[in-house]
Amino acid sequence: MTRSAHDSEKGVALSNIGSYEERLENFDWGIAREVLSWSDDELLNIGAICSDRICARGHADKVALIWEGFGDRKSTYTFRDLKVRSNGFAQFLVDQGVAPGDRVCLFMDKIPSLYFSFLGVLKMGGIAQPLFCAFGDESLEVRLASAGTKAILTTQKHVKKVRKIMERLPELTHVIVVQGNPEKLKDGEVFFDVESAPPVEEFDVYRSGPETPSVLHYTSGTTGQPKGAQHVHGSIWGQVLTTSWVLDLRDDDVYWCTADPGWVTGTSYGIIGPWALGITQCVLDSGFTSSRWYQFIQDNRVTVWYSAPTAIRSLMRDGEEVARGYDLSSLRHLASVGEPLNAEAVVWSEKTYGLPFLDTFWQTETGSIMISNYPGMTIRPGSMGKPFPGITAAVLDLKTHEPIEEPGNVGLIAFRPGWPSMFREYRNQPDVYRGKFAGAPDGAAPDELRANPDLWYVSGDRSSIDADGYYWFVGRDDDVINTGGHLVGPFEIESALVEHEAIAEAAAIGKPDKVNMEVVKAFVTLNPGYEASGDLELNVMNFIRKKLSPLAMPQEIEYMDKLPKTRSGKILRRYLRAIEWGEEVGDLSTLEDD
Ligand code: 6R9
Repeated sequence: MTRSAHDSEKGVALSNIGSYEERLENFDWGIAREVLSWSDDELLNIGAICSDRICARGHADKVALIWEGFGDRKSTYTFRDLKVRSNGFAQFLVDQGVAPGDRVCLFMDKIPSLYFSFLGVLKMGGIAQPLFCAFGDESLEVRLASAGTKAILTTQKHVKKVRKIMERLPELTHVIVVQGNPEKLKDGEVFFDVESAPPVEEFDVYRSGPETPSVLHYTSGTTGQPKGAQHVHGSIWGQVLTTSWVLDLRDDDVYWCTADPGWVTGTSYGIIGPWALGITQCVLDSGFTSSRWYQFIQDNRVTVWYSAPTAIRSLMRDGEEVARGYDLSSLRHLASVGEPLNAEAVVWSEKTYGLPFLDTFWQTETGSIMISNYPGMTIRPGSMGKPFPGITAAVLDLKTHEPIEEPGNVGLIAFRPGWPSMFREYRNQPDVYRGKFAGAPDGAAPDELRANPDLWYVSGDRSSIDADGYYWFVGRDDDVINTGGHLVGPFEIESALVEHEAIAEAAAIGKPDKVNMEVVKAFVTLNPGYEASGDLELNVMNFIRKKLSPLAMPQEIEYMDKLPKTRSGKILRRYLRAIEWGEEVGDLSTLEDD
C-alpha cells in the first residue's frame, strides 16, 4: 500500500482499530459505549443521538451534511440544522396523529429532507421505512401492505405512484408531500416543507430503549414477497463500533457513503454510524458519471469513501486517465460493500488512487459489518477479510450444518446470534425468521432464537476460509439476483411478468454482466394468440420497469415453448442459470425432488 489510514508518515494516529488481533482478544461490545463517551442515564434514541446529542456536546456549528444535487444545487447543514429540522418532522408527524410504533415510509430521492425526516421519525418513536424512490407502484404496494404503513413522506415527483395504490392500502392514512408545488396536491394529501417551516428548537424525544423498533428495511428472498427486516435502537452499538474500526472515521473526516438510504448501507453507514460520531458527511443526489463523482470528491475534499463494486467497476471502465484529471489527494481510506469485490478492482484502485478498496461483507439482516478488511491489516485482494471482533463466524457444511474445520472447503457463511445490530424479526413472518437459524427448535420465538448461543444464523451466502482465517466469497446459496449490489427476488419479477397479458409463465435469473455482476434475464412462455417479437420484448421490459423498478427490469427476454420444472411443478431456475453461466447443470435428479 502506498498511502493509507495507518500511514504514520502522514502524522496521523494509527487506525482506530489498531491491532486486529488485540481487539479480538480483548473484545467487549461495551467498547462501543466508550467510543461514544456514553453514560447509562442517556436516552437511547438514534434520532436524538445523531443530532441533539452532538449539539449538546458542543458541536452544534459543525457541518453535518454537505448536499449536492443535479446541476449546481448545493447546500450545507450543521448539526444544529439536523436537530431543528428533524424536530420539525417529528413535531409535524405527532401533530398529524402519527404515534410511536407506526410505520412511516420515506419515499424520495436523496434530498436533505430524507435525512431530516429519517431522524425525525425515530425521534417521535415511529419506525422509519425507507424505500428506493425508483420503485414502481407494485414494488411500493407490496412493501407498504406488508408493513401496514400508516404514513408516507414523498415528493411531488413520486406521489403519483402512491395515488395509484392508495385505495388498496386502508392502513395508509397519511400522504405527506415534502417537496414540490403545494397547489398540485390532491384531496387528503398534506404539504410540509421542513426547510421553509419555522425551526423547531425543542422536541420531547420519545423515550426509546435498546429494544424499541427503529428502522424497517425490506429485502428480497428466493420465494415469496420481500421480507421486512426489523431493527431496533440498540443496533447503534454495532453501527458505531464498525464505523469506527472499519470505516476508521475521525472528527476531521469528510465522509462519503454513496448508498441510498433505501438500502441498509445508506442508513447504517450513510446516517446512523457516522452522525452518531458527529462526522461530516456528503451526499450526492445526481446520476453516476465518473467525472461528476471525482469532481465531488475534489470539491468537498472527501477523505473516507464507502462505495460498491459496481460503481468501482464503472470507474475502472472509464479509465485511470479520468481520475488523473482531478485532485483526489484528500482520500485516505476506501471501503466497499454489496457484491464480490474482484481482486482486479482492488489492485486497480491501489494503482489509481494510491489506496486499495477494502471489502466489507454484511446484510440487511445483520445491520452492521460482519466480515471485513481492516485498516492496517494485510489485504489479500479478492478476499472479504476476517470476522469483526465480537462476531463469531464460521462456514457450515452444506448438508450437516456443522462448522467446516478444513481450510479451503466451501460452506455456508453463518454467525452466532446476538450481536447488537442483528435484525429482531421479519415482520409478521416468524417462520421465515426461524428458517434462518440452523438447528432452530420448532416454534421457537424470535427472541429465544436470538438469545441462543448454540444456534447459527445462516446468511444464505457461500464462502471458504483459508488457512489464515481470510474469507473468500463464492456465491449466494439461493436464487436471489444481485444486480449492482441490489438484491432482486426472482419471485417478485416472475409474479409481475405473468401479469402481462402476453405471458403465461415466467422464470427470472441473473445472467453475467461485466459492470453489474448480474442483470435480470427472463424466460417466458406466451399465451395463445401472442407471437414472440422484439416489440413485445421491449413492451414487457417497460412493463416491469414501471411496475417494479429499473433494476428489476429484464435486460433480455428469452421465449420458450415450455419452462423446465420439477415434478412438483416448481420452475428449475438453477438449471436455467447453470446454462446461462456455462456451468455444470448438476444433479438434476435431486433438483427434481426439491
Ligand atoms: C449490506 C448489503 C446482502 C447480500 C449478501 C451477499 C451480498 C454483500 C458482499 C456481498 C460478496 C461482499 N454481499 N456484501 N457479496 N462480497 N463484500 O449488501 O445488504 O442488500 O441485504 O445484501 O449482498 O450476497 O448476502 P443486502
